[in-house]
Amino acid sequence: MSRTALITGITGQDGSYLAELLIGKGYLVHGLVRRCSTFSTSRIDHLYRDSHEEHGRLYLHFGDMTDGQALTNLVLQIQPDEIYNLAAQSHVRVSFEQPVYTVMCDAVGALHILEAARLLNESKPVRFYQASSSEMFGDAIETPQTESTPFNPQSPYACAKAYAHFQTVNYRRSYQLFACSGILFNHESPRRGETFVTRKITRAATRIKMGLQQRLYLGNLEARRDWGYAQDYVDAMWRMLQQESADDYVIATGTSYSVREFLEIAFGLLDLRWQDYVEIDPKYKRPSEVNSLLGDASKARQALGWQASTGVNELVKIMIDHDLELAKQEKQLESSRANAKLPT
Ligand code: NAP
Ligand code: G4F
Repeated sequence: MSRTALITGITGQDGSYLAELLIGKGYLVHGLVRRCSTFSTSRIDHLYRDSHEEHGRLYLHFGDMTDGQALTNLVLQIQPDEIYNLAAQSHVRVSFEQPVYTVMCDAVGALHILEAARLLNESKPVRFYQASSSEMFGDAIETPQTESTPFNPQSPYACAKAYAHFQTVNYRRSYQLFACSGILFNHESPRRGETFVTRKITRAATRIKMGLQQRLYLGNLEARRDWGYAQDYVDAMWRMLQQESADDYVIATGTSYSVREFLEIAFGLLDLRWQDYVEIDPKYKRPSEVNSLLGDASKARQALGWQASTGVNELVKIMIDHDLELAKQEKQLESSRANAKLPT
């Protein structure tokens, strides 16, 4: 019989890749979607269309992490075998502008879904995954960071994620809930939101190449991140829930690059000099910066048989190839519009 999974945050980067992975493994996948005035399902429309017509494997439900009662009702109705809690206000700089909302969604929201899982677990075993973040290490106390590195969060987002992380551990210990926390370092893809630095760079570089944009405004170029490929990282989430016992794992590549180095690779692939186009705008700097993150995923390699398959050069190429295609389509549309203009 098919296993059933519930994914919160299914419309996001990771949610869409995870849904693909689970459907490929034969799961019935349920996803939580926020009601918006426009459709927000572009990352999963291909799955919904295909699965609805051919396999009936994907079901979407309206809901919000801030509405605990509705989440509990949904969990008890669906009776999932696995819950992946990926929903979050996931932008670190935005969390300084919306600290209370970020906490309501990322911290209290996680508690809502943990409570729902605890209730379900009283009558039917359920496994729970929490999307924890390397941001919790913040101004890191040691390098590289492992599962035992103390947290030193530097933003409302990181504080909210640390709360959710500790509650996940607490529910595992107090209620014997099979609850895992994946401490994931930055992971990117062509589906990455366009306001995160990697995608902002690959979108801008390809639009500049096609003559659609002149300049790129960025904040701190010296920050270093351990950037991996999102498709690899959702596989790690699934592996965590297939183990005999629940635990917490760092997921990372083990190499770090600066934003400046990322620029060099991305613009270099297009035979452009980034220095000719990039300007610093202080509005993209943060009140408190995380200068450097570097993960050690040895535990995941040993226990889960997981390791990153994609280095940063390959990752940037995947993103540039994808975004160049988008920029070409945009250019084509621009020319068609210009040709269709009425004479004035
Ligand atoms: P993302 O693309 O920003 O996706 C976030 C998802 O959460 C979207 O589906 C979003 O819905 C949903 N969401 C936001 N607020 C919500 C609310 N109040 N109620 C219900 N759903 C809500 O993030 P991602 O990169 O896929 O990351 C997935 C998770 O991993 C997040 O929890 C993030 O904090 C965490 N994480 C990410 C990374 C990374 O490098 N990507 C690293 C470590 C941890 P809409 O589509 O409607 O906005
Ligand atoms: O791409 P970012 O916004 O990612 P950040 O802050 O590391 O957070 C991401 O990774 C976390 C895992 O560690 C996740 F938990 C979180 O949800 C999110 O997915 O910024 C990366 C670095 C920062 O140091 C930032 O200051 O790039 C620097 N940066 C420089 N200019 C910029 C910009 N970041 C953004 N977003 N936009 C800029 O213009």
